[in-house]
Amino acid sequence: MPTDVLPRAQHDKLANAIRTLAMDAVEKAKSGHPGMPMGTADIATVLFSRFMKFDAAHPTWPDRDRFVLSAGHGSMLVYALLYLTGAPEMTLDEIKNFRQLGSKTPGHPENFITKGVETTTGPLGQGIATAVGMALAEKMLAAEFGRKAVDHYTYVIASDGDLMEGISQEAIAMAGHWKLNKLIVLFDDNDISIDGPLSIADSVDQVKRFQAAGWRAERVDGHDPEAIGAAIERAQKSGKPSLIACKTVIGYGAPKKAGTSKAHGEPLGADELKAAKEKLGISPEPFAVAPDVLEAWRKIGARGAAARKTWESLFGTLPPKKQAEFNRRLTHERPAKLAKALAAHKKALLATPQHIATRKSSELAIEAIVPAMPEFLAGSADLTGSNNTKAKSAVAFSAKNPKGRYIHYGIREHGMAAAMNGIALHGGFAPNGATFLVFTDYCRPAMRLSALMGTGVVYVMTHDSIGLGEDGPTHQPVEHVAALRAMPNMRVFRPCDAVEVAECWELALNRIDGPTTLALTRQNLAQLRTEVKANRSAAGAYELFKAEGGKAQVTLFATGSEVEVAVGARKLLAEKGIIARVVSVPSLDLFLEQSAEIRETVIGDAPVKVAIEAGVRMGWDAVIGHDGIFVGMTGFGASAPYKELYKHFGITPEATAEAILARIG
Ligand SMILES: Cc1ncc(C[n+]2csc(CCOP(=O)(O)OP(=O)(O)O)c2C)c(N)n1
Repeated sequence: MPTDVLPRAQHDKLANAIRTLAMDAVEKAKSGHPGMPMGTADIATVLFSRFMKFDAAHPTWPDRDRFVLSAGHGSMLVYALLYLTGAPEMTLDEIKNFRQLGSKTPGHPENFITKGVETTTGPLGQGIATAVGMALAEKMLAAEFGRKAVDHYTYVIASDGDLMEGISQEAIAMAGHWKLNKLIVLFDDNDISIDGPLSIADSVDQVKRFQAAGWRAERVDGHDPEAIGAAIERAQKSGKPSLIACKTVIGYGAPKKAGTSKAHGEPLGADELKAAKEKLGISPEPFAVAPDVLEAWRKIGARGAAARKTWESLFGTLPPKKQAEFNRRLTHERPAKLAKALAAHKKALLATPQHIATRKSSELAIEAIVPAMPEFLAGSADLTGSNNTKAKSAVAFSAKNPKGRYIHYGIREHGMAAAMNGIALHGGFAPNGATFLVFTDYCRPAMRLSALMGTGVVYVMTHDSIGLGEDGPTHQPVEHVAALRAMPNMRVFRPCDAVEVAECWELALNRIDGPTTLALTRQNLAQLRTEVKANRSAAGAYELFKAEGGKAQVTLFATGSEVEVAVGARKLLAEKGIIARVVSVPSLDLFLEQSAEIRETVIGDAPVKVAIEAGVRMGWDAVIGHDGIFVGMTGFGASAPYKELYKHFGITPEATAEAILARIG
């Protein structure tokens, strides 16, 4: 519940403490962005002193309000708030170490470095889009566990840059459609970006834009605490998400630079800093926060302890089983039933082998997973029927049905990916979302943040090569698997049959500290695996067919749909008296992470090494060497039935065998 309005003089003192820390830290670091925190200090002071439900000493308490600084360049705002409110790890020394190696105060807020930072921001637009996922998770979790367990707001401070980025449109459209009424965005409406006044590049009426997307939106003076507070109160009561466009002055208080792009991204400089402090009536001493001001801020930081305790006792009235389930879900612990369900599914596959596309095998795996894993939250960016991500029992989420566990993200791949980050960060759900593999390009900035932050998001990417056929080169990924493998901490799986698909899903769902991409086919594939004793995909690669009748002269490495090609080539070679083994490589990146011993055993010492993948060669030399034979793509695909394309591009058992025979001579 909102607390009383602070007397204006007191408010100013608290806000100026933020300004002083921001100015001084940027000055000392000789880099950073002072203007944004100086301009939004009044908004942040109202939000934190009157509205935010948080307990500085317990930054991960489940029912805290979430605060997302979407304009991540203004990171000193968060660090100042954490220090002032008494977050245990945010000492004044950390503030003084702003942007230095090993500090808790990196250039942009990193949730994996600084406790109390909810999500990594910096790439503009990501924060607001991630916050949509957090607010979505709040709504869904509240619908499932009740308001005694989940009842909090998600607050965002977003800048002009955030709202100009395309992803913000996808995000606000979803939030409006889903009526995420506990999402409140405070827009730092300062009309300034790096190149100068906004008028040189933008003339959007943001209030009208948000209203058109189903939001409640209004304008206030961003330096009037009472007006800001009244607007937040109205927003809290709204049945829609809210935008509060707060008209502010960037670099507020700096006599010459305020209101100009000069305040955006560089230290104020000694003279301007001194003059700003004089103007604001604050001590010239660097990093000085008067004891009474610090005490007032610390009280704000401690006040939420009461709300936390109230929550704890309310939560304690829930049945113990429900409490345990809630805690399990929030800590991303997987249910014991999951492993059993997948083991049974794999056994069933052996009993009834499937000659189907891996996207369809994935659907079968999902059917097995869903009853065992209530937090499994699938979705698609308008390709449900093609991605095969919807279990028969899954009901669509909507504003009216927040218990639905399937998300129709609309044709918003980027917004989907960012929302999944927010869902994962919020906790309570294991999100997976789908589109065509080629459109990972549309998701990539958010996928990169999944990888950087280590969110356990699963990207279900179907139509994974020229094997999709007639849709042609715009839809045929060629470089995407390699590009995703290049992303640190992104796990990429390209399974070859229904058994590998089940194994890869299992590995993906148990990977709670990083994202996974599943690359799946449109075309049918034979089931090659004949045993399911161990999860063989877990090492990234394994020998699927061994050398028969002597020592291997050739090793054929392949992924996904091309494992069949390798198996066909092995047969043709055998007819010519050449002994070949086949190694299936469901994950090249995971394989390359294995010990040298494992890698050497799997790679083997056959003199001819061949990799077959309907994509570019990049990455494969680590396995086959520079002199290895690569059977794949060297340019874009084409539009034709897929079997013709495979022939046209020479990705067939015959072409592979021919290349090998030419090499062996
Ligand atoms: C996706 C992305 N593009 C570009 C940048 C570089 N950048 C940082 S801040 C900024 C714009 C600053 O304008 P605004 O968002 O209004 O922030 P303010 O100047 O008010 O602090 C840009 C282009 C970025 N961080 N992210």
